[in-house]
Amino acid sequence: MKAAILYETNQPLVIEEVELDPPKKGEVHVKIGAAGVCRSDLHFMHGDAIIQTPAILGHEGAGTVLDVGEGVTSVKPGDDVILSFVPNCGRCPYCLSGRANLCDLHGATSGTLFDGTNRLHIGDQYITPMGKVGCFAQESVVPESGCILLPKGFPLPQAALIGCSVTTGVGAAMYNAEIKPGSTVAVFGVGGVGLNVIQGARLLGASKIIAVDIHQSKLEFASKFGATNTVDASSGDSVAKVKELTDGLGADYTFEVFGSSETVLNAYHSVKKGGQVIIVGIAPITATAAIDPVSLVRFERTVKGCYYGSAVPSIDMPTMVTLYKTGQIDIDSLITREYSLDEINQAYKDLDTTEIGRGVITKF
Ligand code: COD
Ligand code: ZN
Repeated sequence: MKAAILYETNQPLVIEEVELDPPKKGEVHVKIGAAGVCRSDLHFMHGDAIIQTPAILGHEGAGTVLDVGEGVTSVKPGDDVILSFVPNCGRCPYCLSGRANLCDLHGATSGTLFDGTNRLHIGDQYITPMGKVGCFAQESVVPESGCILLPKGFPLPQAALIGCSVTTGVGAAMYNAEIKPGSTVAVFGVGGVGLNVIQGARLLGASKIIAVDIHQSKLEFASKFGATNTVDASSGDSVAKVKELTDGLGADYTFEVFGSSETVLNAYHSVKKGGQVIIVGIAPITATAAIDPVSLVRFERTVKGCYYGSAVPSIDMPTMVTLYKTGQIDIDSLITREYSLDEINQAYKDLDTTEIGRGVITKF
């Protein structure tokens, strides 16, 4: 089958034929139907995050089950599924305490499937599937817990977005921050994920939702998803502007949804006393952010990390499906560009320039 392979950082992905072995016990063979163009993949391409190469990136996907390995009971050939890039073991202390997004076995076996081996290779060169998913490919073999069953007829591009940006963003508002109705929110970085934080905040009844970004086009787009105010961070002091819009207090909740020291600090300094700072973006591996401990204590601020929307994929992704079907979240308007797998390098160039919304690969 055909896949886009990362051999070296800062080099284009290479489209190539790859051998895919059949699913083993507890695994599922999926034909990829849609794969989102997310910034997290770009972090690996740029070397800001580390993955063993060669690798197949792509972690925001959906597809159709072709075949199942021994013991698989939750899906069968022909079923459509969302792919979770944190399949979970169901047995570690995190899974057992309802924090499947932090599954220990998933972390311990990063770079391979749960049994420590890979199904992807070219000859005897094994290839790493990002997040046990690797959906920049025609097919993938994934753990059963990485497959979330979809209702019949659910559109796969929308399903793919539930696999990352929707759940990461809406989940950050809903499951991590648990935003209270009437509160004020500022979102730093309103790309694919940040727009979903905005949708989540709107759904939970936030009274003011301030979108902060360096691109005017992205700010305008954010208004369609519920942003009530916008702050252009490309000029002037975005912290001062957020404070101005919140009666000088700062917002009740601030979200960092880009991944840099600067945006982490801006989010921190824009939160009011007693407020919460939720960090969604993963900054480059060498980054640090100097938070002064005095303001942390005296202003009783809370700084929280949020991975994968703090969601339990098997429970919370079906919730996102329902929120979409009932018109409470808009995924259709998020999808602004469609690409074929062959156009993947262009897709990432577009993400890195000022294109709004989300690109999705729909032709493999
Ligand atoms: N101030 C404000 N906004 C900024 C600034 C700045 N200084 N610099 C850039 N931005 C804006 C960009 O203009 C852009 O609009 C936005 O930040 C980022 O959006 P995208 O569309 O490029 O990126 P996303 O939304 O696809 O991904 C953002 C993440 C933060 C989720 C991603 O990069 C990341 O760090 N992921 C790891 C965290 C995680 O949970 N990953 C799970 C898989 S995504
Ligand atoms: Zn993602």
